Amino acid sequence: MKGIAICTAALIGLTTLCGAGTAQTLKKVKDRGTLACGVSQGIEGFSQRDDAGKWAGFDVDFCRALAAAILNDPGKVNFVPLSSQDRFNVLRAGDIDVLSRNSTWTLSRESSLGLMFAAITYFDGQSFMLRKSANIDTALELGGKTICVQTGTTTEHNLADYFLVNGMKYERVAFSAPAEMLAAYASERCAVVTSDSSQLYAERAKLAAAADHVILPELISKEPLGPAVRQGDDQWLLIVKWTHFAMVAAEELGVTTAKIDAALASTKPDIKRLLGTEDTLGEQLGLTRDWAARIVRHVGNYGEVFERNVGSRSRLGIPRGVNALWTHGGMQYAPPIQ
Ligand SMILES: N[C@@H](CCC(=O)N[C@@H](CS)C(=O)NCC(=O)O)C(=O)O
Repeated sequence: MKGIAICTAALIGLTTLCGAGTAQTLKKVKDRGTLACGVSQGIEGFSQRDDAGKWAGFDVDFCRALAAAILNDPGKVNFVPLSSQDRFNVLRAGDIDVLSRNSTWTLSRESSLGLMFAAITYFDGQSFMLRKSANIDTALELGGKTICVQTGTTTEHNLADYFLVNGMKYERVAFSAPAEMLAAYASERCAVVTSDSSQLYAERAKLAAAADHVILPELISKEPLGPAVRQGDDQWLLIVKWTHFAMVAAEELGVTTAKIDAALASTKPDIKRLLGTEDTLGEQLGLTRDWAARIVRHVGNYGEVFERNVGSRSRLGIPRGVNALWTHGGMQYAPPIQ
């Protein structure tokens, strides 16, 4: 009934968006003054606490970008570390506003879990890591190996499918925490560890002799990673979705943190629309005109966030690859901000 009331309000000219449910996540976040953001328990480059307890990483920066857009303060985030198994239940229960945690967009996570993925912030794929001394350079030679994997993930299913399809056997050792999984690999309880390729880079960096371990080049699955929200709050979904697109658009337009003040004086129509010096696009989302300027000022554009956390300016050194802008041969592409 309340869902119908929201639609009616839209019909009689109010700006309320028509959503199937009643949740008003934006209002809750504004009233609370902080964003509750689900992140992983600790993956270097994606979401990790430093020695002072401060969260940093690619997924963390997405939460900060949302807080910058909504609250004009990237620090107003309550980070909630979640295991692979718990993440979706915690989101469904309403204990977090958004899940920004290397989660793969799949059909069943939307259909049966009642969630919506807002965007693909990182195009990934599943791979394998093992010791160089094993002299294996293709996944097709992994038959008979013991393989460590994390439970509650797409990784488990892809692993089973890959070995079935290729007529190979393997022994599975499953964990619910990444630290335990890595410790098992380090102590040679398993010869191979499998995960999203990005996470293997992060795990390898933690090993004592990182150079002794190789990540096989094959990607055995598609892992489109991105932020997820509950169904039934279209306004919130749009805010999360367009926060990502604003960051990509800023990179497309050459708008960076360092150049944000110059960009605010730009006469270029695309830049004026993005930064709100012309048009009221931010207000249409329930935010302020300068929502995207706040994101870039406080957090950066997509390329800045990528390079700083996981790319060339980070310890992981992951190449942009398919996560480059579409104008540079990649797949990151923002629909028009107009
Ligand atoms: N993208 C896959 C895998 C995600 C996943 O949870 N991977 C583990 C493997 S390293 C992980 O991130 N663990 C970190 C944690 O539990 O905090 C999915 O959505 O199911």
